[in-house]
Amino acid sequence: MMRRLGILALVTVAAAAAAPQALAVEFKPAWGYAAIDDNPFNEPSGSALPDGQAFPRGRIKDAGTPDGYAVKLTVSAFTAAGATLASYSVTESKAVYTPIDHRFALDPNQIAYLRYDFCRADGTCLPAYRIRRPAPAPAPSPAPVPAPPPDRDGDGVSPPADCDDTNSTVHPGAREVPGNGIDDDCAGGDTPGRVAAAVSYEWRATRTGARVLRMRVGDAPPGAAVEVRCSGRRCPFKRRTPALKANGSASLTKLFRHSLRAGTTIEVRITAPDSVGKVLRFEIRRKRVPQARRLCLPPGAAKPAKC
Ligand SMILES: [Ca+2]
Ligand SMILES: [Ca+2]
Ligand SMILES: [Ca+2]
Repeated sequence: MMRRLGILALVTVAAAAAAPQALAVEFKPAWGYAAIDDNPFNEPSGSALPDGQAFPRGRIKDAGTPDGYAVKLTVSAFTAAGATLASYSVTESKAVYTPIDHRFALDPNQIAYLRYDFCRADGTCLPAYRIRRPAPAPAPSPAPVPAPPPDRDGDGVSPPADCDDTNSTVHPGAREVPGNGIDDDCAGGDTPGRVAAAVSYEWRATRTGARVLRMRVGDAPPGAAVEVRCSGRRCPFKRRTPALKANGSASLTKLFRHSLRAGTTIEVRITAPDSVGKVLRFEIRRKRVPQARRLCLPPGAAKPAKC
């Protein structure tokens, strides 16, 4: 007999362990048990339900006494003014958990709160329990608009558009002065300046072409270089790089000891770092004094182009 009782106790413990987990709100009168989710205005996932909907969840069972109290949970939905919108009940009388899984969908009404009435068959009830719909979360306040940065030099443009806010002559739209080392118009850098050098020359036309009487570079900037190129038949040279004197001058006359034939092209290139080179091109023709054609050689370019 003792052994049988022991087995019975073990079975009871196992059944208790298998019982569903307790919910947030529990009612434990002597005659029954009810547990309800305290968040009936949310989906189980947590997202809020619309104003006209509610989803009360939970379970009930009676106490399983020999007399057998039947129990009943009634859930009612109310407006804010206290008017009943809808109601439903779950009953249980076999001491077995019975779920509450009824949704209220009462749009366009607004469910302000739910009332839970847990009673037994003879009409004995616990005090009614209410759950109100949570107030909607306040809308997030808009992010503060950051104040515009000050325009310290007063040229009407603030950084970062103004690439130099300490110099009112520098701003987008300002005139870009090439070669002054300043990004005057904030376009991303200083425009290379043109090499300012003078080339003086004197030609004489001959029967077969032309002859240089005098050719000279003057006022070349520090760091400049001179290159003279010849192309065509009977060129006396292909390239020459006469040295500039400290004052930026160089005589080119000695490069041309003889007359140049028609069809020959002479180019005088004066270049300097980060500057647009100055190029003079002479096309030799019969019996004509060659005319200089002015071209430009941007930094890094191999061939002169129109300025
Ligand atoms: Ca400014
Ligand atoms: Ca500025
Ligand atoms: Ca500039």
